Amino acid sequence: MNQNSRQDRVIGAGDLIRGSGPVLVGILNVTPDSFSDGGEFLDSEKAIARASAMLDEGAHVIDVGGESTRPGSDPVSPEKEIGRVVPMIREILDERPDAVISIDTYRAQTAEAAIEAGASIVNDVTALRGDGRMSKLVAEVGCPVVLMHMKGEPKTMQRDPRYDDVVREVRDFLREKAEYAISEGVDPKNIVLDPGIGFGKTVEHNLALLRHLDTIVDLGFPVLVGASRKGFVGSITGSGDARERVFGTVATTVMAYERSANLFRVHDVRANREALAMAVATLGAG
Ligand code: HH2
Repeated sequence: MNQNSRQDRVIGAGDLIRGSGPVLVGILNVTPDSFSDGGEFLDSEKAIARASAMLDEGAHVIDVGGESTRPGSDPVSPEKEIGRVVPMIREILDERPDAVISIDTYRAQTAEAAIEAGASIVNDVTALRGDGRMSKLVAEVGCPVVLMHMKGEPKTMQRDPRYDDVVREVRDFLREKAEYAISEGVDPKNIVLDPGIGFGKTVEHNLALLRHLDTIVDLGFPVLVGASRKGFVGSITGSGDARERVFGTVATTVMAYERSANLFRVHDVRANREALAMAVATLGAG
């Protein structure tokens, strides 16, 4: 059974995202179709073992998702999504009661069920646009929320995405969504911003966002980067297989840390943790 109360969990998660050191968010996709690990962790034993291994390797948070957002993917029903993530969250917390769980969903119904099961961070790839009830839920629970930029929707977002100035447009979008969240009662201290690497962006757009990440950091909120194993890494390193993109991913993590991002959503926890340890030792933790 979960030993910690919801309030303790939410406070702990808030302290974590606002801390000075880098936060590693390990990815657990309970889906048949995620781009790099689809189908691997539908089986609950394998998923729990994966979550435990990521925690042992140094993950501070496990981000559980029940619907793929890879380019071209289709949405699933809320019932199906809840059926995938809630038992998983319960089982992870049975095994590792102190684990911090984030729920990767844009549906308030799923987020609520996940929070009930012990999740304490909401990771919303639509930045509160996907479900009109999400902002109030997050405000009421008082938990951290990740607001991510996406142009279009997963089904079609990679069909010729265009911007006049990608960095400015993503920054303006994130500023506006943060202001909206605050107007809905979300504590500014609970907001995390994410440029949404790979969500309606070409390789050049992703690189420009990484290069100029400081523009987003300057908005004054913690910044999360999710570049792990993504296609733009493969197109530069020549790794067609997503699992082979770990070295390129680690480079993005170090560069993002240098530009003051402090949350890193990754598949390969140990590699990213060790790279971050070197970056922290060299550059300092603050
Ligand atoms: N990327 C993915 C999913 N959720 N959340 C945030 N905040 N930032 C991201 O960059 C992000 C995210 C896509 O990656 P993954 O979960 O590995 O694949 P899939 O969407 O196919 O399940």
